[in-house]
Amino acid sequence: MTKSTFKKVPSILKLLTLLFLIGSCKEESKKALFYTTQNTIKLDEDDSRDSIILKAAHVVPSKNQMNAFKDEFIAFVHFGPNTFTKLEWGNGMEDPSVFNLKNLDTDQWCRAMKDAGMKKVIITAKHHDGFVLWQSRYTKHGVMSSPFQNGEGDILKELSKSCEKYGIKLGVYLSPADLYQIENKDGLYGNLSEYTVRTIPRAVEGRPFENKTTFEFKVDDYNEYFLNQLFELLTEYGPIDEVWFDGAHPKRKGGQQYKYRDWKKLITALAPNAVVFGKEGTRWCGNEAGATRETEWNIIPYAEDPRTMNLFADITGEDVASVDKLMEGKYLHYQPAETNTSIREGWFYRNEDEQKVRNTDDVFDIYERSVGGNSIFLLNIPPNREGKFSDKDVTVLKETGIRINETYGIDLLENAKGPAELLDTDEESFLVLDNDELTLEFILPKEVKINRFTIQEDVKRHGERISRHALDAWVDGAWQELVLSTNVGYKRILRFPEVTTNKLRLRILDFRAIPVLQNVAAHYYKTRPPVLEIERNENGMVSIAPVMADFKWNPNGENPGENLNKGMQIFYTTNGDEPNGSSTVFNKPFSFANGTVKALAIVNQKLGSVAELSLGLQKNNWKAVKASSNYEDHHVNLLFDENKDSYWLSKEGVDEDHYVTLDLGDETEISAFKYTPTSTISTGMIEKGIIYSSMDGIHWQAEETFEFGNLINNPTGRLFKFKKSFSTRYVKLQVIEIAGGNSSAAIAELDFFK
Ligand code: FUL
Repeated sequence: MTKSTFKKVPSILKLLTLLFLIGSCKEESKKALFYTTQNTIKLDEDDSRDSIILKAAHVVPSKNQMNAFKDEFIAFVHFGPNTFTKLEWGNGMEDPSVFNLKNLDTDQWCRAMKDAGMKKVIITAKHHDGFVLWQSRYTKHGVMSSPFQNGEGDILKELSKSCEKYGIKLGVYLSPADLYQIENKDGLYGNLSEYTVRTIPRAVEGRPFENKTTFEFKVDDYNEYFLNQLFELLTEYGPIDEVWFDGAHPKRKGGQQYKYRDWKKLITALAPNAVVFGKEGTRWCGNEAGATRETEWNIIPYAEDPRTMNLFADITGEDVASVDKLMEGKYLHYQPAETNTSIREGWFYRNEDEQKVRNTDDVFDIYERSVGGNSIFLLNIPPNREGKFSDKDVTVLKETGIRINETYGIDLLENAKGPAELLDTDEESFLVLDNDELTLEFILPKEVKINRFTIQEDVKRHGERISRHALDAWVDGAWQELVLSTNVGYKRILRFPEVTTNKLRLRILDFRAIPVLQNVAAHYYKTRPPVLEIERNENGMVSIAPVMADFKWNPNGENPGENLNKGMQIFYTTNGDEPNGSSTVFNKPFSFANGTVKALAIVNQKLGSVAELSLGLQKNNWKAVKASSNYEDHHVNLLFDENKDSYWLSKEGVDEDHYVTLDLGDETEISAFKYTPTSTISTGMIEKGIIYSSMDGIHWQAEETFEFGNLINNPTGRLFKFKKSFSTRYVKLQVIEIAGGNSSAAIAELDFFK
């Protein structure tokens, strides 16, 4: 290993410019050679794969990008007319009086952000509807025309004061798409005005600017409007640390172009510390669901020079920056990903009961995957119509902050022996590894329990280089591999089953150039065994997994319960016994019918609660013979597809005699049945009915009348045991009464038991 002899020297690599002719080097030696670091590096026609890799390893963040990275967890605030109209996208023609805000508590927002450990907030100063939340000189479509503080209120001013008070940085979202400017008759958007030289800011009588800087740009009306507004935002609300340009456009008009390079000149002059999202500063991660890539490199290939580009397309897809992708580019540019999602279903606040809020597991999981996956976590918390963050959201932010602190506030390597540059808290120290010594050991004074390990490369000076690494722990006199992972970059959080050890070993397995590390730390996350859910699929296979949060908006496909509790084991029984650590381990779906599955999770000897599910006969051979009627999307087959979210629904009005007839495939002995109502809608609950049996599907025998109560308030599965069991091949469920006097019947699932 090579120790960094110039601890505080900005970069030893910067001092060494191109030392060799790339094309003539051998693979191994090439990796150790140096190239000068830059934010954007041009690729040459004759660059080989190796020389591109080498260049990529020398692309580094700008000062503003680095600061944006260090903020790690930041807040988004979507607020405006949509908060009152309960829409996600306004149409621009809203009467400003809909913004009927009576109270505003931006201090409360900032306290909640602070509790969560967030360092910056970005507010929708203007969303797509064009309504402005500040006292702009250049439009009347905003707070100045609303009842809020009799038209004198300024949301941005309030927020900027609170930010100063609580030490939170401020960013502004200014939507380029502007429906008000598109739709109103004097609107400036796409009005085909001439491009002429205009002075920014345009003087407005009686409203002088304290900042006397002026700019001249050759622009049209809308770009002038946009620049004037940027000038207000960047000069009158304290330091602005991020400017967020959304790529989304509900509508366009008149071929309106955006003179981004002019916007950028203004931003650089007036807010030199602001990173620009959606352009060359930071980039959208590619989804709004909180999904993250397993491998997120921030060295992005561009076909054009991003330093002079005006138009930036969204970068989506799973692989955006592998070496193969880099080879397709003409420029390599450093551009951190921002993982943006909302704590609520939707970007704007709608209501308390129907709009779900992510739980702490979910938010903490996204935090670990995004911040610990070489990106920035931007979480939206939409204020409600009282001008506050709702209690539910505040609680989740607080609990997330507690978990972050509890886990990452303590470094278990604090007194360990190992390279001092990596164990200290000095952000200027780093360690250059050696080509033939790529293993680092950390010896702790005593044994500790750990399940998280963080690694940071010295991206600021040396870029992103590691492409594969592994972590081992010394357990029972031998090294045990805990986890194998890919790249690192700004930060990689490794999550693995809890281990007790006093020795850790980090192995760098592959890299784009000699790795230069900045920091490593070990942590312990207090596991909380998750609540389990048992399900059987349409092929009769039973699976058991942590319950997924009831958050239907933009699902990211991750199971936080599983992610957070690496090493968790699930045990189950099928004979009615209570499960414990000696029961069968669940490791793959199993076939099961006609009985009860009970399961529990155990993490680090901690037992979770028991989940249970009674499962009837297999439904693989069932067929729907007839239903009295059904809506198009609610076919009768859906009542035996083992999916509680889909359901049969008979037609209102058409159908007075609601029934379904099923063929069970074989003659079967039946002693009970279970009716699962739909919880997707609150109608269609079958309160009373009769079960008929038949051997031929023609001649029917009434078996018994059933009755279930309180279904509307409690739409859970109900078991009905017949007084006497019977043999049948066909069954008919005839509805007698539907709860709440509704005239459509619904069945999410029907089960029969032997
Ligand atoms: C999207 C917008 O259309 C949404 O309304 C929201 O602002 C989100 C952050 O970006 O593109």
